Amino acid sequence: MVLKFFYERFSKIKKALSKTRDAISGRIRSLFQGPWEEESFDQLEQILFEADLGAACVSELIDATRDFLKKNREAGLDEVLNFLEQKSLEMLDLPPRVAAKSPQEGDPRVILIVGVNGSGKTTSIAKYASHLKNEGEKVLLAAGDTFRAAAIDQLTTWAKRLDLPIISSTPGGDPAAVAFDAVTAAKARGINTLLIDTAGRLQNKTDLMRELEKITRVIQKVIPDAPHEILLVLDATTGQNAVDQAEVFHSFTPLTGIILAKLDGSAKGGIVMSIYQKLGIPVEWVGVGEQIDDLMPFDKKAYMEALFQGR
Ligand SMILES: Nc1nc2c(ncn2[C@@H]2O[C@H](COP(=O)(O)OP(=O)(O)OP(=O)(O)O)[C@@H](O)[C@H]2O)c(=O)[nH]1
Ligand SMILES: [Mg+2]
Repeated sequence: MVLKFFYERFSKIKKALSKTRDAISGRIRSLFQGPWEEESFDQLEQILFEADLGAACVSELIDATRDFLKKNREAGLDEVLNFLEQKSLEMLDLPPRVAAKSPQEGDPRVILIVGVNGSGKTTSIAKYASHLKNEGEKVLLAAGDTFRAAAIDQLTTWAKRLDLPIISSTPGGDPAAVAFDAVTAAKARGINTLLIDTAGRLQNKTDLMRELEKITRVIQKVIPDAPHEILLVLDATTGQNAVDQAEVFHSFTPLTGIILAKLDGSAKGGIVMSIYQKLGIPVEWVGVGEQIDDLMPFDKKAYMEALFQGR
């Protein structure tokens, strides 16, 4: 049973990563049939770059591969891929810069979900809520994206489908007031986890960031150490642009982690490394499809194995 669960999880990640895998190990395999030469490094660099690993990660991997091949002159392609996998894993082996907090005894865990419009916030909240409910948690949703009426409707529909309570306001209402009501209700109702949706688009970036700061301030009137987590939802198909988004959000709201949505449609799975290397923000969850159970905890070992080993 447990084995079946892990197998299914692994094969889902493998499937979601098939485009990125084709872009990395697939291309490496097809390019390097013969002995490793100087120009092989240029080609490897190009491949890693195009899979969006980011300049810093790519140059670290290339330098390490050079050293590895100097010491292991007889190494074949499988050994090189294996080395790249191990080295990539090592590069992800750092503590996050901003740690998630544990709620005080009796308090709900408050999670703020942020991200630009269309990145996958509302869908990811529904998937995450469903996962937590299945684990036996009492979950509350808050429709903090009051900017668009459709956003409130979308989360309300999910709440009904998942049979979960939701706090919302009329369109155009104050998102901070929704957050305040939701945190108050979560505390009073003995909720385990409160997930707060937020707007992705306002008039401009400054307005959006001010709104997120205000939401945080208001939440802290009820629970001083909340939000315990701030998760940024990124669209994996946007590649390096996602790294820039993370940087902007992180400068205003300290992000504890990332939900990488739409990995199934992306050949740019390398941004996981890029974001970690540049900003120290770990990817915690990955979205691998549009179904409710298409959210998986990010398992870096399975991820790297799928990238460098799977065929
Ligand atoms: N294939 C795939 N599609 C996804 C995934 N996550 C979200 N989507 C789709 O992406 C689209 C946008 O998702 P939303 O959850 O509405 O995004 P949002 O960030 O809430 O958007 P706004 O409310 O407009 O800011 C929807 O069509 C989702 O079905 C995923 O992991 N895989
Ligand atoms: Mg939304």
